[in-house]
Amino acid sequence: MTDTASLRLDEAYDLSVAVLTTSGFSADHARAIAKVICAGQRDECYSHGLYRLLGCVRTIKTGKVNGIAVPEVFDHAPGIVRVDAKGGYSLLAFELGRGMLIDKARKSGIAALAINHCYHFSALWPEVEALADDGVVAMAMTPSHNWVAPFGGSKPVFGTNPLAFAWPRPDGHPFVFDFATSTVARGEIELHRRAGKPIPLGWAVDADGTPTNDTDKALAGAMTVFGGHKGSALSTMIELMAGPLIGDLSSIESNAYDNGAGAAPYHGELLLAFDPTAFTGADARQHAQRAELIFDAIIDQGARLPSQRRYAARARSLSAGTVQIPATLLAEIRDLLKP
Ligand code: NDP
Ligand code: PYC
Repeated sequence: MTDTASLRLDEAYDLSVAVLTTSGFSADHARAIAKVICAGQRDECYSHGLYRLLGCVRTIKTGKVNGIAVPEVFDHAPGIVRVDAKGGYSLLAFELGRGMLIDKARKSGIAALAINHCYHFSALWPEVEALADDGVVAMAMTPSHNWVAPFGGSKPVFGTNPLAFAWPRPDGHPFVFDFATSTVARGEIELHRRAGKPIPLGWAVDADGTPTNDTDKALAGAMTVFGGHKGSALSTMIELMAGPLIGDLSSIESNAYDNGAGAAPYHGELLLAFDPTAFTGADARQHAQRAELIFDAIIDQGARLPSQRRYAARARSLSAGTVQIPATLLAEIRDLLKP
């Protein structure tokens, strides 16, 4: 059993900023990254919480990511915002492009934000949730490194390619889902490896294509797609839409660009925003109420909505004012502050 430490929310944030700035990230990048990984820890999304500090520091040490990049925002077309992340992490680029995306969605009904030339490690729900808080329906997708085999194959082609969606609700948190199109996120396998636990059969195959529960063999082999041929097709769509469509790298190309350095994936991200009032005008409220009937029909039979667990975890963390973290991970993170 791993010992768990408790950190106050502000301590977790301050520690994250300190680790990131010590390792060479600008204050703006450190703040943008710390905000999202602390939100992950708060919402008990551990594969993309404070654990990711290790990867951020490892990535900057490879000399690949630009820790002080200043992203540039372009008004590319009536419905398209482009942000050139200039080799920095994606999160500051998202922050800087978000306002123009919302303005364009309000003007045109639909708008896209293409983030180019970014390193990427983060969960997508903080972004689509933030957009839904501004009143738009939102989607986000991104490739990663090619770690995942297509359905029917055993050689890695796709990234773990997350797809996220958010729908604003009249009362309370938006409806949000956010999942890898692999059976699980790679971070989940990494956390099993850290904990010395085998993974369930079905998550990955070894280098010979045989299903494995060994984390090292899984990470060296290929992960599986979720949902058979359907997940495989969705993952392909993400490669295309957040790759060639926006003029950026596929997961195969991202891994080739890494060239064994072990840095975070380097590619693009596509976000879409839809303004409900542009579709249905004054009736948008009434249609939003009809959407609630769908959510009720799910919950009323004892099923749960995606993000229901996450929002409950958030409420617990906020009420306690703390996040939980394995003591060994906390020690490793604190070690990153040592010269
Ligand atoms: P999961 O398989 O745990 O799926 C997560 C989603 O499914 C959440 O919205 C979750 O809601 C919902 N969910 C889980 N169980 C249920 C259930 N029983 N009923 C209804 N909904 C459910 O996560 P993954 O391992 O696929 O992905 C985890 C994270 O990894 C994501 O945030 C993703 O963005 C991130 N990621 C990032 C990548 C990148 O390149 N940047 C690559 C791959 C993944 P809840 O949270 O409430 O449980
Ligand atoms: O957990 O699959 C993952 C992942 C890839 C990039 C960032 N997270």
